[in-house]
Amino acid sequence: MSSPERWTAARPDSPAATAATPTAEQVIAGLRATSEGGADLVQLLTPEGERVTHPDFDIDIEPAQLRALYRDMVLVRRVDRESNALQRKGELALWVPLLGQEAAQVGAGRAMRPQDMAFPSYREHGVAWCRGIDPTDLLGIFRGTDHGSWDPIEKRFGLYTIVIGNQVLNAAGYAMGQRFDGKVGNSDAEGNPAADDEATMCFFGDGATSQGDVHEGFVWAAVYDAPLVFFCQNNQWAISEPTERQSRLPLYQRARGYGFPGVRVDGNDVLACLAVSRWALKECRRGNGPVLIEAFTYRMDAHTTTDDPTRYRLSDEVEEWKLKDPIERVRAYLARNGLADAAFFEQIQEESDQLAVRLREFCVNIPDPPPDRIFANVYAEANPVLERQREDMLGYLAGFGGEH
Ligand SMILES: Cc1ncc(C[n+]2csc(CCOP(=O)(O)OP(=O)(O)O)c2C)c(N)n1
Ligand SMILES: [Mg+2]
Repeated sequence: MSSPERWTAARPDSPAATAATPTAEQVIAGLRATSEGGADLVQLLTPEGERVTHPDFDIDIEPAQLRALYRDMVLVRRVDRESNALQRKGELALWVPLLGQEAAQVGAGRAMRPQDMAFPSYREHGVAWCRGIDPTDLLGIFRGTDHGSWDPIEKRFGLYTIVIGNQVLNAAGYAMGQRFDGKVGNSDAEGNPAADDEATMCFFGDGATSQGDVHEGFVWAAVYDAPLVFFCQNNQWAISEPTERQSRLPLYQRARGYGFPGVRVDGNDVLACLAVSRWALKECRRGNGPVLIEAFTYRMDAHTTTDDPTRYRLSDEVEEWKLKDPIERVRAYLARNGLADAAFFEQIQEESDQLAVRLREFCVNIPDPPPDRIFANVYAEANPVLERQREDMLGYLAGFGGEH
């Protein structure tokens, strides 16, 4: 099926597929009124922890899997809160919180297969967790001792990218390569992708969608049917800029203009994020080309530890989103349905405390890197110009008799 047909095939009854173009005033009014996410929002677990069904994106999930997702989210939140506190104590130069985005990241991260590739921005600590990156490996970047502590190829998880939207181009190129290398479209007669078929997932924010790089990535991926899931975490703010200053229409609807499907999912619902991400990755592995997922969410903490959100957002808004907490709804569902007992919750709490201790101890004991560390890993191969600069710098520092 060609890409434009596929857009409507995903949601034939989608109001967005048939509606007349609204006026700018209607769109802005709609955006402001969609704190619930709008009619197209895919949700499987309500904020109250009630399981609801969805005609296109429902999944079966074993209680053990749900408990594992809960554990992931609690531990990821603990890494985030602990690292934030370490920055406040002066042990990290900066921290980039994810508070409230655990479900979006764990749902997407757990949908990936080991051979899939992921390209993060700078906030994907939850996806890193799912890719098997030890949380201590996140700390060097924020303590200023390292540029990235993991091997992107081994972990199938790119290095953090601060330049907004840049990773979308990297991901588009990578996914095009997967397609050219024949890593997609090897499905059996029932349309199930081969066990070693691959896809790529790229993570970025709502603000990033205003960047030229993101537009270009959408175009390249679309025309080459690249196996790329664009995963946009829409926390409704790009630092102090609200989404209505970024777009005249809900972000997932932008996909239509590029000729691939766009789905808006409740980003605070780990089940829905898992289900929609699995579907999107399968589409990619089948060779059907890219998908845009807009995970509609809210970050309950600041943009970074250098930011003061009380200068631009209302505390009412934060209070409203606390009621939609991604972890609490899973806890309520598990407890209410007898799928987890008190001992389970205590055990996760205990594990979380141990992780916090390990993180703190690791952080304060990171050795200072040697001064010439800055020259390492700049190029894949030795570079004579850089080598001369390194020697000059070491020679200069030697003039201080080791006191630098
Ligand atoms: C090319 C570029 N322009 C500007 C910045 C400064 N900047 C850092 S984060 C940010 C906002 C990004 O917002 P969004 O994409 O919504 O991601 P969020 O931080 O909300 O997850 C900006 C403008 C940057 N890092 N790179
Ligand atoms: Mg944002």
